[in-house]
Amino acid sequence: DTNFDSALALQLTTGSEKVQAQTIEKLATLGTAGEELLMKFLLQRQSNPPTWIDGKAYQVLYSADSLETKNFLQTNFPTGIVQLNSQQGIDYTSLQTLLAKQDFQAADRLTLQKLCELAGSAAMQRKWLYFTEVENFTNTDLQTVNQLWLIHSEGKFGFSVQREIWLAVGKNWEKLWSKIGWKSGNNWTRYPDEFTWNLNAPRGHLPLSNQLRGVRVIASLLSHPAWERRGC
Ligand code: UYC
Repeated sequence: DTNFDSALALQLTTGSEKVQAQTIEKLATLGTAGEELLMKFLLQRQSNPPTWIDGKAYQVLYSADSLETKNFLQTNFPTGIVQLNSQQGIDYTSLQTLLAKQDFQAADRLTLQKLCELAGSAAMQRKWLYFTEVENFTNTDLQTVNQLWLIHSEGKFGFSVQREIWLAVGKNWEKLWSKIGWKSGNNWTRYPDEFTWNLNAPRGHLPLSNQLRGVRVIASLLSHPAWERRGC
């Protein structure tokens, strides 16, 4: 009914992020009426920098199977909510798709693959990174990967989140591992089954960086200049 719709529309546009998120979840259960509101909402916000609220609204429309939402997304957001900028000629479309689907495990694997692509053909064959390669990543590319994770995880996942926690614990790795659920007591969390591949995970849990060869790669990732200007 119209009153109910306009009450939801008001919550969606003027509520706190928490209220907006709850409203999006409610709209997701309402079929076409909910989708109509979410489409209007995304168009209204399109000129502003995206937040995870946009990501969440997008995800609902992305998983709806009506022709109308498909056409809408194809027309207005053909490559998603996050601009897939690259200065290194990398295509992030498939990462965008996996994160829009909330397939965090596949997205995590693909993230490592994309970082290896950024590092070059030697890393692509090796399938892991040297920290010196990470230092040469462009800000633009790291920011794109990070924004994709942030915006499709309610702001919970991404290198910038890990960095924020790392700085808050005085760059103490052991404290970081326990806060982000990579270690519990003396035990490393085992890949892949012991990790949490959904939003119930602790903040900063994903994306993973294998610590088998030491902390230098993650140290380079978390101290990269990409986070100095606009790492939220
Ligand atoms: N693994 O334990 N990990 C792998 C993590 C460690 C190990 C991949 C993260 C500790 C081996 C990812 C943690 C350790 C392989 C991660 C973790 C260990 C492997 C797949 C908590 C033993 C097989 C991508 C810090 C005590 C591959 C990749 C190999 C894989 C992630 C063992 C994403 C965050 C120290 C034997 N682990 N990894 O990198 O290289 O292969 O032999 O960190």
